[in-house]
Amino acid sequence: MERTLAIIKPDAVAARHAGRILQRIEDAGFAVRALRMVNLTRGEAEGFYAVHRERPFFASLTAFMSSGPAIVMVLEAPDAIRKWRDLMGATDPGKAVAGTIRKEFGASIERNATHGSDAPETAAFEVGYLFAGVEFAG
Ligand code: FUP
Repeated sequence: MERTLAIIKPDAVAARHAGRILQRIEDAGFAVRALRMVNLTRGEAEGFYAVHRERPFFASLTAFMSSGPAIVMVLEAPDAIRKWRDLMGATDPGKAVAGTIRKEFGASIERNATHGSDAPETAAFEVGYLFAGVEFAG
C-alpha cells in the first residue's frame, strides 16, 4: 500500500466540482484516509510549493492556492502516487487525455482542479505539511 497527498484546488471547490471529483476517487478504488477543507494562507501555500519558489509562476500559483477553500486529503492504494497522477491527467488541462480529471475540470495550467504528489519523498513531505500530528483512519 502507498499513500499520496491529493488536493481539490480552490477553482474546483468554487465551481462545485468537489463531489464529482471525490466520486472519481472512490470509483478508482482509493481509500480516503484523511480529508479536510482548508483555506491556506499565502505563507502556507508558499511553504507547500517551496520547491517551485524560483519559478516565474510561483507568485501567481501561491496567490491562487490561497484564494479560497481547498480540500486536502490522503489517498491510499497500491501504487497510489502514479495511480492518482494518471487519474488527474497532465498538468496542463489542454494537454490532458480525455476522461482525466484535469481535462474535464481544469481551466488552465494554473487553475487545473487538482494536485497530486509526484514521488514518495514529496508525498511524505506534503502529507506531513498538511496533516501534521493527524492519525489516519483505517
Ligand atoms: P504537477 O506535478 O502536475 O502538479 O505539476 P508541476 O509540479 O509541474 O507544477 C506545480 C504547479 O504549478 C501545478 F499545479 C501547476 C502550476 N504551474 C503553473 O501555474 N504554471 C506553469 O507554467 C507550470 C506549473
